[in-house]
Amino acid sequence: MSLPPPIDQTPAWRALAAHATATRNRHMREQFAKDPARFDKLSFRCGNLLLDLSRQRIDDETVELLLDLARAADVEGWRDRMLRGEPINTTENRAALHTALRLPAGGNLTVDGTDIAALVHGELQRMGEIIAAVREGTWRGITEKPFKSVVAMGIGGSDLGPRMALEALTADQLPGIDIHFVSNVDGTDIARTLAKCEAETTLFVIASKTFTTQETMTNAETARSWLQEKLGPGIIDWPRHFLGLSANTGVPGKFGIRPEQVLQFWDWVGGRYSLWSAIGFPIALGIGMDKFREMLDGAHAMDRHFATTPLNENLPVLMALAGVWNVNFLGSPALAVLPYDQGLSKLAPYLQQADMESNGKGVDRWGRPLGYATGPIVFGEPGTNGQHAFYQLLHQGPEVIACDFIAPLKSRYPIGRHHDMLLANVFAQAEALMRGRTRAEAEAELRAAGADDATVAQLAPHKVFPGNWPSTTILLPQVDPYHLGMLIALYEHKIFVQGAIWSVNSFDQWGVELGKQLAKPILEELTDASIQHPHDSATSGLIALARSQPRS
Ligand code: G6Q
Repeated sequence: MSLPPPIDQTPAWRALAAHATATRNRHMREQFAKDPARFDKLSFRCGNLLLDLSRQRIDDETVELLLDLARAADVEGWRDRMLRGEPINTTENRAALHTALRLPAGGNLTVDGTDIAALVHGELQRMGEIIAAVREGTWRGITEKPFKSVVAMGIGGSDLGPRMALEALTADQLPGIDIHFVSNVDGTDIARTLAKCEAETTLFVIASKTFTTQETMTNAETARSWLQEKLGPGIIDWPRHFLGLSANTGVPGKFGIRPEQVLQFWDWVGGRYSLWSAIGFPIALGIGMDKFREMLDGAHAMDRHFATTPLNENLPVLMALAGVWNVNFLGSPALAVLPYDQGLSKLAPYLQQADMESNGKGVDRWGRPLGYATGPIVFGEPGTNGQHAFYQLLHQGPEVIACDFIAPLKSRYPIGRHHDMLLANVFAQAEALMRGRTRAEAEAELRAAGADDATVAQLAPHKVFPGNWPSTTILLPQVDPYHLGMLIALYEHKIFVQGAIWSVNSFDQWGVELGKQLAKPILEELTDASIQHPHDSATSGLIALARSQPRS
């Protein structure tokens, strides 16, 4: 089989590189002044979600050239292969079918003779039954008291999605059960959480695709010991306090979890794409099954849009292309995710994993080293908090940091003028990054404030903003389950399209393996002082230091 040329050696890539050079000195300020319809031309909709790309450093020609690049990378072909359930995760020989998790009931998807939609809806039905049993108190703890606390234990993809979504949807949460999350193997995490719970009324939800992850299994064992300690070491019915969420359904039984207390998902659901599956149990428990299904419906609406809309109006495609333009042609190393909604405070950590674990790769899907940058460094904080912290570097730092501003038009907690103030800030930030402030404007402002010539000369350089920094604005009607589903699916598909263009496998994560592997012998050495494995002098020195100190 002859391999396609690396994407940076295609005519489409070269045309973009030439275009970037030719337009280097163009300022968006002038482009807005020249074309009053710029916002209308470069903002796009899917239902009530608006994606404004008019503050990206692009014009009609850039968009055309980027669409050529998408065609050269066969984005539509890869999209269709993904949606059909082909094993596009080639290093693990798996499909990436998270879109199937949001198919409506009766949806049609058969892969290798299996009715995938029926599988998914069967498990959703079981999830609904378990949630009803917990909420209605027909499933109780050993002492017959109904559950009041649920502790969800998982890490990475088995933690970040439910944590993010539940935080986003506090306005939808049903009373009666407190939901906690424990992920870190640092005992602080579980100790602090258990201090808030009573053993008799606590249900532990062990979320792990493999059910072998060291951190999660260690936390689950500690939870089991805690129960036994609190409720009597002889209790044999402790499994009543455990629910498993796993794709490796044989293994929870080895831990002691009963088969009827395991919700299943499948190897074709990647960890960081799994909040729509059984891993979403804490979300569904928190907001109720109907609203969880609304979240799936919102994601499905974005899936339909992604699958059927021409590339030049396709939100995930256009958003991805703007990102590729920033990373590869404007040299932007980072993407700031800036939600103007306190509920979305966990969105940046969630997208950090979704984006950086998917596309932070060094070889293409055929194993060839990449000659170009891939995933940006993703970071962020809710506005306006970030404005009073790191935005300084966004406005006046030397590098192009692309920004995604995300804002709901309506607050779930409307109070006085709070929301108008929030919106005023997000709109102003995007305007400021685009416009900047020239030296002449800075001087004029200082003079108008009464500064003398010496002060003007001294301060003006510090008050100049280059502007022309790219940002995307995403507006939602409000952060409710449906629109949260749309938003997350938008990002998932954006990441997928970028991975397709960069020719990487966005669904494996070999980069997390080496550290895990090396931790095993070190743990042996920390546990048993007679063991000594060979290391570099730094690692050996640190191990020796730790061994010489009391650690408990
Ligand atoms: C996500 C990654 C990773 C994974 C965790 C937890 O895409 O694969 O973050 O989710 O390592 O794995 P388990 O669910 O198997 O415990």
